[in-house]
Amino acid sequence: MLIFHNPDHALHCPRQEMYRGRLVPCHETPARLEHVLTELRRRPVGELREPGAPDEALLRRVHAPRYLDFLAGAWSEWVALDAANAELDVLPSVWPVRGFRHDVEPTNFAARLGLYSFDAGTPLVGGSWAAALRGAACAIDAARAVLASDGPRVAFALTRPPGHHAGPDFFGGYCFLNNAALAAQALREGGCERVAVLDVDYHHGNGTQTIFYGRGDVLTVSLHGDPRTEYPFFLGHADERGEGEGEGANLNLPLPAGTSAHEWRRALDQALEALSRFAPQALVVALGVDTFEGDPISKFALRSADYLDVGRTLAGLSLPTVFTMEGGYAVADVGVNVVNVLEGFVAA
Ligand code: SP5
Ligand code: ZN
Repeated sequence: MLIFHNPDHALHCPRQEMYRGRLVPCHETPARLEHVLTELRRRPVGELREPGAPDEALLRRVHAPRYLDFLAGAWSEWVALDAANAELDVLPSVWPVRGFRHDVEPTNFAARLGLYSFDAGTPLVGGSWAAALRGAACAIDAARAVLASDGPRVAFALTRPPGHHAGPDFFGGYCFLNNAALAAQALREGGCERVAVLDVDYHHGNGTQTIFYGRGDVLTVSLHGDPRTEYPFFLGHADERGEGEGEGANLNLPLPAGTSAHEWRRALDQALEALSRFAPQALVVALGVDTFEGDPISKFALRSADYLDVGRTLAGLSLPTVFTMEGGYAVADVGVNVVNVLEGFVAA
């Protein structure tokens, strides 16, 4: 296995997210990724590599160019408003909901920030864009590695910020660029006619679903906390099946808070049946380990040993596979849980 790790991930080190009327310390921290690296040194399941330059043209085929341009310039705009802003995280606070216009881009910075986001839990800091870009390069390089004739059949994009909540033109859920979607698009352009994205993060992969909703060439499947009670709340229901060409190419398996490893595993089997019917030529796994029983913001009950079985099961599909690093906030356990999935996969 090749592991493309993001050497710039710690440039994204936001301080505070808005939660229930208060600014609280961010859950999505650089330490999460460092724990994975530490565990990989203890259990070397693959070879670590740094990514090359990001393919910006590919980025523009997955995300709207005006969104990318906004993100690239957001920090300088913020600091240009007031030099004192350099000490503050950027957080949106106003959004164009139903009835507002999305076609006219305001000139006001706070308004544009709201136009391109969906929550106040995703702070942007001076290094966020550089970190996200290099992370996207990890995902794209991982996809290209599994397609190379002499390459491995599996690669891991070990990066933060995560990606699966980021849509064509919006950030949120700690995500800016959709790494899983970028990997899937790179696999498509590398010659795979059908690609599947399986999202096992606790939260619905709303960004990935939205990016591919009208496409029949990329199957999106997500197992997650029921959006009636769980973030991101406004997408991820079972009746969302895709539209137009994409009709039937989206599957959501929402599960109640408190779901045990056994029940979660039954849902995974359902996901795998849908995958088999679609017969993809490559697989992207959006790997969040916030399904862990000790996760501070999630409510499933997987134990560390369960992740070995997840890895073994995914290897059973015998597909070129790219993992992207998504959520998981029981920081000290993230390394063991992620590396368990990878070890289960390579040992299978
Ligand atoms: C990639 C990913 O897993 N993103 C998740 C974003 C979740 N954002 C909402 C967090 C709500 C924090 N709730 C704190 C509850 C403390 N009891
Ligand atoms: Zn998550």
